[in-house]
Amino acid sequence: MHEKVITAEGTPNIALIKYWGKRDSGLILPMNSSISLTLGKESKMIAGKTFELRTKTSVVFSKYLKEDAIYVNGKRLDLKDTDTIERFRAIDMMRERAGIRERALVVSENSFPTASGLASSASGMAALVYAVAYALDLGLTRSDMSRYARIGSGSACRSVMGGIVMWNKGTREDGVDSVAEQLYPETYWPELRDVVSITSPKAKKVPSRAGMARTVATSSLYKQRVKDVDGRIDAFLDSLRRKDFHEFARIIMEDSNSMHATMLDTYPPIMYMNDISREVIYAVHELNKKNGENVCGYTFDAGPNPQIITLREQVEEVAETLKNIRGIKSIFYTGVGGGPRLLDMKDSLIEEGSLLPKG
Ligand code: 2P0
Repeated sequence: MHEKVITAEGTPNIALIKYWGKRDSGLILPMNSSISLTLGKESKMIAGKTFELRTKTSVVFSKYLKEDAIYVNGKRLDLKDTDTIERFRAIDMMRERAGIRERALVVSENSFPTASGLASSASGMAALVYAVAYALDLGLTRSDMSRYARIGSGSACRSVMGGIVMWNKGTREDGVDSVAEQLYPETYWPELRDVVSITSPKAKKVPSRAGMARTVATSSLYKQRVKDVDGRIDAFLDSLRRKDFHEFARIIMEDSNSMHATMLDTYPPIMYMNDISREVIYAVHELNKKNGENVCGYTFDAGPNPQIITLREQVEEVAETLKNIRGIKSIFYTGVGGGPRLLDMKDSLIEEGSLLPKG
């Protein structure tokens, strides 16, 4: 009955008010609420070609499958690995909700390289949860989906919706109220752009999950950050309501700086930025000063690659500034995305009638 193959795609998101630290690591419940921009699929290299920024995932549940099989970028994952088991718990939870025992075949591909500096975990988990929800006919709301995506990776819960999304930290111990909510659809501020610079394709030394746990355990500055975030969110929501880009940019820069300060205050310290990241920070402040107002704002995730949020008419000026910084390997930009969506049968990554990945 559940033998239909469903294919969905999702895109990454960039946190503007950051999530860093859990109050419950089993249920993935955050210490503070966070806000992000779901990124658009259509991306463009500066002075180069366009490309797609998305994860595509096909899913089928079948009584003919003996065990679950998950393929990511052509490689079959080891489902005995504890980290992988934890990341894909959402499939079991959704299967339980559907009241079935059929095993799943999941085939997933990222259209963007890992070295793009953008995490594929959010787009991957969002596409997966979306596809599974439809494959099992669960009739889930986006809010329900965000709860399942959260179990795979905290930041992923924000990618199940488009536009500007808030992950409410929630207060309940069972995490039921720790869900994402769309603040504004992708049509609200369509001029927003995210200009991403690649400064280093190297994998980070400290994974986010381990890094944030160490920050919560050792940084005293972190306690202050958690206290500050609520007020910052209020000011940020106000800047969004008024589409006041100057304030909007100031707040995202402050929040990124605050998160990276707590990383440095962690013991042993965590340092994701490199010299080029710092050059970009100086250059952005210089550019804003020259313009007499904030025309762009940087934000850094758990890595050295700057993402500069700006408006369409400023992309060129931002790119010109970045081109003068030595060591930046490539620059591309994208806009605001609409969140996950279903794709046609012809886009399926599963061979029709075979229960095997295509190709
Ligand atoms: C964010 N990051 O809000 C922040 C900003 C990195 C810096 O969420 O342990 O992969 O799976 O919940 O979501 C990265 O951490 O961690 C992250 P888990 P996740 O986007």
